[in-house]
Parts: sequence; structure tokens; C-alpha cells
Amino acid sequence: LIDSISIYFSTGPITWAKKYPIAATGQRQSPIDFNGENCTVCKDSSVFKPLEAKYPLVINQLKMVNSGNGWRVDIPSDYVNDTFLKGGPLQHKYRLEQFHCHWGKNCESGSEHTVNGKYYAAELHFVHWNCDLFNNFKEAAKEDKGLAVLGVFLESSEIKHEEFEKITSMLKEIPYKGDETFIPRISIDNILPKNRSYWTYEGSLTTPPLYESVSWIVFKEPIRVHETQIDEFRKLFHTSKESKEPLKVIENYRPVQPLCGRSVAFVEY
Ligand code: 1SD
Ligand code: ZN
Repeated sequence: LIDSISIYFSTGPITWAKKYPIAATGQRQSPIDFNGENCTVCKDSSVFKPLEAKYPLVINQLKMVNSGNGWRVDIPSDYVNDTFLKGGPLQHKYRLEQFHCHWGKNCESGSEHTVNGKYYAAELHFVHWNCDLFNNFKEAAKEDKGLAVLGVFLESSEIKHEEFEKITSMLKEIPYKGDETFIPRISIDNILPKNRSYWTYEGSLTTPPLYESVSWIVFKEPIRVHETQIDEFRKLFHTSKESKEPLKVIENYRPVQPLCGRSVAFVEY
């Protein structure tokens, strides 16, 4: 079946090094594995200040697009100033730009970061840019300390995640690349895990141009969503409506990259 060929082999990670040499030569590429050997545990606030993430209570009319590599939700400009991520490993204040997701061909893999070599079914990325040093996301995206991405693992379960359903129920409206729709009303806080323990390290974008500009903060506690909610992701097309060779986004995660001597902190709450 032509529509079930993974984009991994057509436009995915194994094809990147040719056009983006940093994929092979970079010293701070993402994602990575988190494990007992490479993490320093910080149990108190002596190393970092508390992490503070603030999002509007509810956001109305959030635009969601099929980017061709998955779905992406853009934060409307009138809400951007009501968002911030600061503290923890961050020396500056960051604003939320968008969030998106990575997944696999089944729930056995799909997350980008792994824990002791184990994959979660999917991984959400909340992409923030440094508003102390830069004027906008685009400027910040290529610079050291430019971006902070908050990662949230998705674990497949038997229970439907009600808030997350506000996203998954709208995916049928954006089957093809370039399609757009609006999520009527959502609360970002309700799709974040309760426990705020996290791993943090200095890394990169996980997709081209793979800029080494990201301070990663990945929550340890996954959110639990129903398997059928993740199934909806795999119905999205990588191609536009007009394409004669339709392909679906059934796998859009990058495999783990070498640590290259970087330190990883695990901050426990
Ligand atoms: O994969 C996303 C990519 O789609 C884009 O959103 C980029 C930000 O410019 O971020 C990467 S990622 O590193 O957050 N996966
Ligand atoms: Zn991502």
C-alpha cells in the first residue's frame, strides 16, 4: 500500500545529513536517551530556581495546521504575551509560539527522547522563544539560548484524555498538508502532567535545519491518552490533496543522538 510508506525513508532523518551536515557533525543534537548513567539528580533548588510555566486559562479559536510532518497548533498573537516559561535551567523569559507532536507507526515507539532506552507512544513539544534577547521566534530559532522546548510524553492507555480530545477530534478536518482548522476552546494546563519533575539539557531542533539553539525541558511524568486518540495522528497525510502519490505521516520522530559529553540534569519535585 503506497499510503502506508513511512516518511522516515523518503524525507526523514536518514536523508538529512546530506543537506544538513550538522546532522552528522553536531555536538549538541537532539533527541537523546535519559538514563542513570548520563543524568545528575538535583533534589533541591540549590542548582536551579523553580520552573515556572504560565499559560492562559483557556484559549479560544486556536489555529491547528497539517504541516506535512504532523499537526501543529499556533498560539494566536493576542495570547502570546500571556504565556511564559522561565526559571529552572533558563536564564531568560520565553514565550510560547506553537506546539506539535511526534509519533510512531504503533504505540511501541514514537517519542523522540527515550528513558532507559524505552520509547513512549508519542511526544508533545511546546516551542518557546527567548523574548528577553530576541524580537520574535524566527530570530531566536537559530541562536544559542534562543529556544526552550517543553517535552511531554504520551503513554497509550485505556482511558480517553478529555482535554486532549479537543485536539484529536479536530484532526479529521485537516487531512492534507496545508489544511487548517480552529480548536474552539482549550486549556494548555490541562494537557500538562501534574508532577513537574523534569530532565534538562542543551540540544537542538529535532527536524531540519537542526539548529543547536534549544534548551530542552522534558517532564518525567507522561500524560495518558487512549490508543485511539494516537491512531488519529497516523491518518494525517504528509502530502497535499492534489498529490498523485499520497503518503501518510505514520512515523515522524528522530532517533536518539550521541550525547558528546553533555551533562543532563534531572530535577525532582
Ligand atoms: O519539529 C519541530 C519543527 O516542526 C519546528 O516546529 C521546529 C521549530 O522551528 O521545532 C522542531 S522540534 O525540535 O521542536 N521537534
Ligand atoms: Zn518536535
